Amino acid sequence: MSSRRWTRSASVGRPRYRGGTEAVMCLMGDGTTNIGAFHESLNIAALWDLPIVYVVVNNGLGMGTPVERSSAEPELHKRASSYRMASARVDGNDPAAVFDAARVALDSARAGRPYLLEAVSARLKGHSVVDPARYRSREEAEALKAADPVAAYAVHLHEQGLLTDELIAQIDAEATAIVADAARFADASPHPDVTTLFDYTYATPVPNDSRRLPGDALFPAGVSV
Ligand SMILES: Cc1ncc(C[n+]2csc(CCOP(=O)(O)OP(=O)(O)O)c2C)c(N)n1
Ligand SMILES: [Mg+2]
Repeated sequence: MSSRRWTRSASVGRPRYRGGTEAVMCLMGDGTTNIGAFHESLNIAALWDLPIVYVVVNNGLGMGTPVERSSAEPELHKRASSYRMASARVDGNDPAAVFDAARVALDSARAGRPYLLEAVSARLKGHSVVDPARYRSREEAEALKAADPVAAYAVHLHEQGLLTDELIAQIDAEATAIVADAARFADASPHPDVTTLFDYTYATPVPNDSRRLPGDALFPAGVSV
C-alpha cells in the first residue's frame, strides 16, 4: 500500500471556491436532521471548508413527533462532531444570545470552518393549518404563548428603558403593514406558470437538472432503454 496519505491541513481555514467573506446561513427545522441529505451536506461542507452556518431550529417537534422519539441523540448540535465541525446550542428564545451565537458561527464560517448552531425554541402553533396541535394541553399552549420571545423581548427592552410603549406600538404597526402588503401583493399576483416550478433551484444553470413533473415520461420520446 502506498504510504502517501491525503491531508486536509493545507486547506483548513481557507474557504474554497470564491475565497471571499460571504457566508451562507442555512436554516432548517429539527425534523430535517435525520435524513441523509443533512448528513451528506455536513460531511462535504466540512471536507471542503465551505462557509456555511447550519442553523437548526429545534422546537421540540417534527410535525407532531417529539425530538426524543425521532432522534437517538436529541441534542442535535452534537451531530456536527461526526464531521469534526464546531457547533453550539443556544436558547432560541433569547434574541441577544442568538445574536452573539450567530456572530461566533458566522466568524467561523467566514474563516472556512462550517458551523452548526442549534437554537432551542418552541412552536407556538401546530405545524401547519391542518395541525390543530391536539398533542398539547390548553395550559401548555398558554404557557408557550406567555414565553413568546418577540413579546417577552419587548417587555425586557421596556424594562431596560430602551423601548417606550409608543415605539413598541410603532414597530408593531410597521411590521403588520409589511406583512399585510406582502399578502395583498400575493393575492393580486397571477398564479405562476407551472414551467417555472424549478426556477431558482440552483443559483446558476446546471446541465441536465431535472424539470420532470409528476406524470411526465421518465425518458423523452424516442429514447429506448
Ligand atoms: C424531504 C422530505 N421528507 C419528508 C417530508 C415530510 N415532512 C413534512 S414536515 C415534516 C417534519 C418537519 O419537522 P420540523 O422541520 O421540525 O418542522 P416543524 O414541525 O417544527 O414545523 C416532514 C417529515 C418532507 N416535506 N420533505
Ligand atoms: Mg420542529
